Amino acid sequence: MADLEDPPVFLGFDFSSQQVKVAAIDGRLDVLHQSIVHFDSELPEFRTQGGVHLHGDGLRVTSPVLMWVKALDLLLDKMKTSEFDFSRVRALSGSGQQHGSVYWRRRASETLSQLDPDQSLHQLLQDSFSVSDSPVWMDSSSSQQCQDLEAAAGGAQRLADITGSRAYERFTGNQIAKLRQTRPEDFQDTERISLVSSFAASLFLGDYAAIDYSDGSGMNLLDISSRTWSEICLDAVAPHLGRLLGAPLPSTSVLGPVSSYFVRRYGFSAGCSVVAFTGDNPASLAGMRLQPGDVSVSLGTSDTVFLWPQQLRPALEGHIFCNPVEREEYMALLCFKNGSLTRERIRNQCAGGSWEVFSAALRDTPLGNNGNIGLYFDTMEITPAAVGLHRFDSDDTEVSSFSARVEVRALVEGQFMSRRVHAERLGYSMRTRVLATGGASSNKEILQVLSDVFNAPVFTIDVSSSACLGSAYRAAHGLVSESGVSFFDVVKNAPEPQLVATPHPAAQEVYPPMLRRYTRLEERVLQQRPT
Ligand code: ADP
Ligand code: XUL
Repeated sequence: MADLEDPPVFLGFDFSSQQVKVAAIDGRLDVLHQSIVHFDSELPEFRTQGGVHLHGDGLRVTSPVLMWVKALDLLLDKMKTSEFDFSRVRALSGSGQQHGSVYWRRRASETLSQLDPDQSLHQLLQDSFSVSDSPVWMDSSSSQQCQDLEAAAGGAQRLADITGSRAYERFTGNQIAKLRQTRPEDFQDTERISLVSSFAASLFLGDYAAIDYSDGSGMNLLDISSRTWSEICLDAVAPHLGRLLGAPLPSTSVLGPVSSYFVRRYGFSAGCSVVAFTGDNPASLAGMRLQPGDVSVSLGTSDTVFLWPQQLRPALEGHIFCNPVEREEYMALLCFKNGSLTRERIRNQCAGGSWEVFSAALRDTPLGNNGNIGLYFDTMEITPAAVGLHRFDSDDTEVSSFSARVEVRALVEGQFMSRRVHAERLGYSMRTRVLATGGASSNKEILQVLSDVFNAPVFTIDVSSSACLGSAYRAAHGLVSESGVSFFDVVKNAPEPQLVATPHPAAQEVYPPMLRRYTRLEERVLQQRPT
């Protein structure tokens, strides 16, 4: 048991696409513990690939909600086995892959409030979900509902002005509209809809947790200026939707104490607070301690680019979310679906499945790839909305293949040129530094290409997941935010990001013309019919 003199500990969880992770930090923000449960390999009974099920047409993508529940059981059991002292945890928070939705069956709140500590969450919550396969961010099957929502709001730009984004298939409002139309009985049987983040918070709270403003901004339902649900959007999606969602809250809110289930089963202190969970990208922003002017590139299952914009300027490309750490501020985000999974495919095809060989190909090929450019959209991309594989030689002639090494560089350069071109459209212009995070940020050669293409130094933080770390920081901040302490005061002693790559001197000559060509070639691909 901890006594009052023991230094406090804060936990951050991340329910991401392929795994659930946790990081524990102490009051000095040093990382004390990290654990992970990987869905495909550690929970094979759910038969996921990359954490998801792909359905027939390739557009519908779901994850089993009970897999997330079971992964949490396993994660906490691993912590217990490693003798982690739960009684020292003063507050916990977390994040979830954005946009995914969880449908709680009628009377699930009763079950949640009376969890028997002798049983696992997975046993106890078997019958608590009206929809067993949650639609996730990779789903792009709600095009019709997107059109309907934009029409109801008065057009795509008008919807972006209200919610920060035009309608996107993966955004939760459109997924809810589709579910209501295609599975009316399951919808009727639902008493509450959570995001993955607020679902995870609900498990810890033993009650339905509020959706926070920041993750709530990824639904096409929140008015990001007033930070309330937009009645126009709610009405367009489903009657009485406000009741099913509950009122949204600031991302810094303390939701309440951890439920007695965790006190009795794992030895948490009854005074441990649950701070609102948020999306994985907002949590990463906190973990990277992003400042106005910085750009962060996250290389996870999806690649994302985020910025701290100086002005609120929602556009037809990219997203504006409420900022998770500063109540009055915003964050801008771009999401690219063909990130790590495409890099893995090319690694398997061109580098015998080895990151070492993949990295060697990057080292052994010149900046600019002798003019060869590739656009690799294995699945329908979000930014831009294009699909298929497109390779161009130095004369902009489309070719059917590249040698293995050229393919590897074309993929990584093409991905980063795309990240830069689209970030610039969203207002990115500073050349100060790029903060890199996500699984592939452990790869120095990939980060060297990032640095060259952005012509800026690249920094990273030494932790397995910035979303976890950001969640732990947010837990610590949540406890004091009501007394006016800023997030940056709480994290001021956190370790500084480490410099990992500086741009090659030739980069500033090589890439400006390549970026102009990339922009033209992307236009050309967009005008072609899908392959
Ligand atoms: P999530 O989006 O689920 O949080 P992560 O940020 O942990 O995922 O990223 C997982 C991805 O990291 C894997 O799909 C893998 O392709 C990539 N990855 C891991 N190690 C390397 C490496 N050495 N080089 C390139 N990519 C890597
Ligand atoms: C962001 C997005 C993904 C998910 C999964 O809009 O769809 O980044 O958050 O990481």
